[in-house]
Amino acid sequence: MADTAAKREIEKPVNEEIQQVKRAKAEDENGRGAEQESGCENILSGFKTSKVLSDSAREKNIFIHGKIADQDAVVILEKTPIREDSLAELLSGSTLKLEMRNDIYCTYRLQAPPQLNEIKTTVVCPATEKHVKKYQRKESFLVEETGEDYRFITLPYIQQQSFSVQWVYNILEKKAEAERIVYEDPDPDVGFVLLPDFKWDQKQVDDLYLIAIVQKRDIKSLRDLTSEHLPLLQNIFQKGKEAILQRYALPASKLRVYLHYQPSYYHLHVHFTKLGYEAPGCGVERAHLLADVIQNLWSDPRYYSTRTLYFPLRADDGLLSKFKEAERL
Ligand code: DD3
Repeated sequence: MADTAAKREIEKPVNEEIQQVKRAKAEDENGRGAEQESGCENILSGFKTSKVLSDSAREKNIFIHGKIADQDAVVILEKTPIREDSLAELLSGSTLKLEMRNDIYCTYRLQAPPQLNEIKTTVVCPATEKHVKKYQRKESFLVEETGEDYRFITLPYIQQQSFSVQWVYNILEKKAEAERIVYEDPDPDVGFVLLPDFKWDQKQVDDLYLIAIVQKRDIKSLRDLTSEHLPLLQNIFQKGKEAILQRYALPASKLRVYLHYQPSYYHLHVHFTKLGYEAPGCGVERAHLLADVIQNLWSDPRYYSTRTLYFPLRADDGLLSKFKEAERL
C-alpha cells in the first residue's frame, strides 16, 4: 500500500503553467539579476569541453568542465530512473532494434520517444575553481578535528574563504525557487524553508532529497550548535517529517534525516533523503543523524563545540593543507 503510494508519479504542481509564464528573478553571487525560464534557448550549444572531471557508469552521470562564451562552466549530465508510470508509453511508443538472439535470450536497443529520454542537466556558470575541484575525482583522507582544531584551523579557514551562500539567501528571500518550496516556517528563530535539493528531479520518490534551510543566518554548521538551538532542531525534525508525509506520502520511518560535517555550504541545513536511496554524503564519515544530534545536545549542551569530529577531506582541499601544516595529519 505505502509502496504503491511511494512509487506513483509525483503530481505535477498545479501552477506549472503559471511558472512557465512567470519568470523568477534571482540574484546571482555578483548581485546581478538572473532570469530563469522553462523552454529556453540552448546555452549548451556553444559549450566547449576542456575536461571530463569525473563520470560513473553505475550512476550514469558525467561531470564536465568547459567554457560557455569565455566563462568557466561545470555541466552535470545524468540519466534519470525509469518511471513505472511511463512504462506503457515506453513499451508501446518506442522503436526496438534487435542486437542479438540466442536460444530464449534476446537483447535490443530501445529508442524511446524524446519526452521519455530526457537527461537531467545542471549548469554552474560562471564556475569558480572550487566548483571545478568539487567534482574532480580525488582521493580523500579522514581528518580528526578536536574542538581546538576547529577554533584554530577550521574556523579561520572557512572565514577566510568566505564561501558565498547567495543562493541560500535567494531561497529565503523568495528571489529564487519560491515555487519549489514544500513547507515554510517563517519564524526568525526556529523557522526554516523545506524544498527539493536540486540533485533530485522530483519525478519519483525513490530518490527523494529535500533540504531544510534555517532562517537564522548565523549558524555555520554542526559545530555552532548548542542546547539553545534545540527548539530549532526539533521544529525542523517535526514539521519537516509532517510536510513530507503530507506531500509525498512517506512516513518518518522511510526517512534519513541528517546534517553533514563538513557541510558543502556554511549556512545550517538539514538533509531529508529516502531510506534505501544511497544519497551522496549519507555515509557514516559525513552524516550525523538529526535525532542523534538532538539527543547529544540534550545530554551535553556543548557537545558539538567540544567533541572530536571526524570527516573526509579530498586531497586537493585547502583545509587539508591547513591540517597538514598544523601537523594534525
Ligand atoms: C551547489 C550545494 C549547492 C554546485 C552545485 C550545487 N538545492 C545548490 C544553488 C541552488 C542548490 C541545492 C553548489 C546551489 Cl551542483 C555548486 O547547491 C540550489 N538549490 N543544493 C537547491 N534547491
